[in-house]
Amino acid sequence: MKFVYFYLLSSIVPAFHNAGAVEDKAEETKDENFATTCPVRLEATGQCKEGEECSYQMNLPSLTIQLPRSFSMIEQVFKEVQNLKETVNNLKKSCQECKLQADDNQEMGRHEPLQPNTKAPEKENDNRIKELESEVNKLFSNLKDAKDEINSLHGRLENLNLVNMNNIENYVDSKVANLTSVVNSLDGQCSSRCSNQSGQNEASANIQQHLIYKDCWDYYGKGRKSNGIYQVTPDPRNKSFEVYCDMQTMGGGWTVIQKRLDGSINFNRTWKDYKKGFGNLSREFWLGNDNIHLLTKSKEMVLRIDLEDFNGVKLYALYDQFYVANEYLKYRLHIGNYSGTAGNALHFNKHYNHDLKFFTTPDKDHDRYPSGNCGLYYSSGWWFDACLSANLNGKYYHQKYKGVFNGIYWGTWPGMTNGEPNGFKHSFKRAKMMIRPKLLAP
Ligand SMILES: [Ca+2]
Repeated sequence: MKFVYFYLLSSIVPAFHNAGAVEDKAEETKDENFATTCPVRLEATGQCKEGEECSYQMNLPSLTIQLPRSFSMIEQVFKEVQNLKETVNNLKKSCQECKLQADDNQEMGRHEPLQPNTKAPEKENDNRIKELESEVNKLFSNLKDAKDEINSLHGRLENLNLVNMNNIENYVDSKVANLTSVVNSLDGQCSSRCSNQSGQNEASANIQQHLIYKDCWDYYGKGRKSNGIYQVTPDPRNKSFEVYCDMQTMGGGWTVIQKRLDGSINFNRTWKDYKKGFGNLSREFWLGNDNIHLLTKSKEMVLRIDLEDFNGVKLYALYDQFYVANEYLKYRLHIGNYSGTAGNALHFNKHYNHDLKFFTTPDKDHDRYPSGNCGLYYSSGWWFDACLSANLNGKYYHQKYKGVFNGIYWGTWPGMTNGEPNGFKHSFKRAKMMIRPKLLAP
């Protein structure tokens, strides 16, 4: 009986066996007394071979067991244990949440700026510095790319500068010169063909050819060797006009296009006057830009300039080409190479060059001086640059003069540019411009 009792107890509450150990001792004495009055039988059931474990059955009488008081504690202990378990679980859970929250705070700290009173981890600072360094490197790279791009553009700009206005101007000039040559050539061919197609016979055509004097050189070729006024027809499709021929100077046959000798004619004139011409062919005159164009377009001409000052000094300049474009091209000047004694004032230097300049009069500004009209300032019509190193149409002064350089001017004349003592400026007694076919030039 004692065995069974303890067996049951130990099976039911093995974990709390020690907890009620003191009270168990006291209860054992009472159980021994109870066992004597309430026997328990244990006997085998069925057949059982020797050496084998046999089945037994135990018959218990109706029995009331008084459990020790300590058993009343078991439920409470269970509850306490359960409570403890819950508490432990809560603490464990709380600890995990705390850890997660700490991790979250750590994670967020990486992306938030440092607060003044927050002691940010050193690692965060390092990360931020690295990010800033990366940004700076990126900006530096962009800056370098932009610098390279600017250098590239600068190089292209320099190349573009090479294609400046001067180059364009020279290109157009060469094209215009070529076109002029072709047009003049065709013009000459058409003139002779038109004569043949007019129904006249060859003999009458020869007579007509014979009667046409294109310039003073034609007269000179026919034995007319006296200075004077002759009628010329440089272009059969245009009207004839009178010119003064110099049949003596340098072989003769010169068609004079301009002359100054006494100041009797005012050269401060309009565009229209310079176009048609003015003055007196026997004295002073301008032959007229239209006429000069006709004389120079059909043949290659050379230009001779004769100058004489009041000291009796006579010098000359010769240009191996001379052509004046039509009015549409503003009577643009084309001159060739210089030779002579007076100096190359028409092409003085890079900044003072009358070659390829348009004609300007006080009422029509085609010069290269942006702030005003050179023709108005120097009182004449001329192929002004900005403004002049030569001007043979300036005011005629009978003696040296002061003030603006608006007299007849030739910049390469001895002492011309610097002027004379006391601010006086050199003046010319005579000036003459005349032309003759180039192939016949000496
Ligand atoms: Ca101007």
